[in-house]
Parts: sequence; C-alpha cells; structure tokens
Amino acid sequence: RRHRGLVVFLTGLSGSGKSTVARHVADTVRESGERSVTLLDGDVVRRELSAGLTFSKADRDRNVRRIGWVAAEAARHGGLAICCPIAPYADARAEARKMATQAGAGFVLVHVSTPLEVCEQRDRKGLYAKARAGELTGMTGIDDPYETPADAELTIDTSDLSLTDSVKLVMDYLTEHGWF
Ligand code: GGZ
Repeated sequence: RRHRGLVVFLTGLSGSGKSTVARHVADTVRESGERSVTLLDGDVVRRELSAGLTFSKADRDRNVRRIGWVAAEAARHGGLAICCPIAPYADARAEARKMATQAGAGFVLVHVSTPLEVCEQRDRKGLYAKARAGELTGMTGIDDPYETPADAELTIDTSDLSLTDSVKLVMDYLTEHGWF
C-alpha cells in the first residue's frame, strides 16, 4: 500500500518534552513497520545541518527552514518525518507547513505547551539558570520570544501527562485522522 507522506512538527520551549515525545513516536511507528521514519532531532540538526548557526531570529528562522525542507523531502515519497525544534516564530512554522504541503505531504503541528515554570524547574542543561543569572542572553521564554501557535492540530502539556500518555495522544490523533 502506498502512503501519503507526513510531517509531524513538534514546537515548544526548551525542556517542554518535545524531543522525548518525538523519539518515542518515531520508535512506535518504526516498530509497526508501516512507514519509513526520519527523526530530525534538535541536537543532531544543530550539529549536522545547522552547524555555526546562532540563536538570533535570522538563524532560528534559517534552522527551522532547513528542518522544514529536509522533512518535506523525507515525506515526499510517503515517509514520516518527525521534527522537534523550538521554532519560536509563527512565520517559520508556516513556511515549514507550506513546504510539506507543496511536497504533497500532510503536516501536523503539535504544540508541546508545557508551561515555562515547569520547563524551568526541569532545567536539564542549566540554561534557564544561566539565563536568569544573566550569563546567557536570548533564551526562549526568558528574554527571547515564543509565539504561541494559533494553528496547532494538537496541543499537549507534558506537565500533567506521563510520557506514555503524551505519545498515545499523538498516535491517537494520527490514527483518528487516517495516517495509520
Ligand atoms: C533556546 C537554546 C538557546 C537559546 C541554546 N534559546 O533544551 P535544549 O537546549 O536541548 O534545546 C534547546 C536548543 C534549541 O535549539 P533549536 O534548534 O530547537 O531552536 S530554534 O528552533 O529556535 O532554532 C536548548 C539549546 O538549543 N539552546 N541556547 N538562547 N534554546
């Protein structure tokens, strides 16, 4: 059976749980063996695809456009591409959606809406503490913007959901909308 390609694009603050949910959704789909899965994980993208880019608006937009382009290509022939950048700007997210659509693929925007307070409590990399101390400027949510999506197909807040339930919400959405 031939599938229509799909881009699942998770957006949210640092520490919101995007990558963890993305990885588990990727594993779940891989186990089902139904589609080829491309995971564009933030750390890897910043190292391999966007090396040298900063966190200025122009560079974040460049980063998100590159991710959107690769994801659209991976989805062009029926694959599933999952990406999880912060993607704080609505325009860049809209461009990613347009590239997927132009490649004939679907696009599902998942807003991982975990509140800043919770992301900040987690602070796995200590970046929020540095930002609060003034040792890091331009931290999303602290002194850099995050434009809340108005066009998300799905919103999940990982502060009141287990990982299993978060993954299930994404998988249920995709199943209900005929992607699996
Ligand atoms: C936000 C930053 C910053 C600043 C470094 N602002 O929790 P992390 O560490 O692993 O995820 C964050 C990652 C964000 O990169 P993205 O490529 O997803 O961002 S964007 O879509 O805006 O291009 C965080 C780390 O990089 N990081 N400095 N100033 N996050």
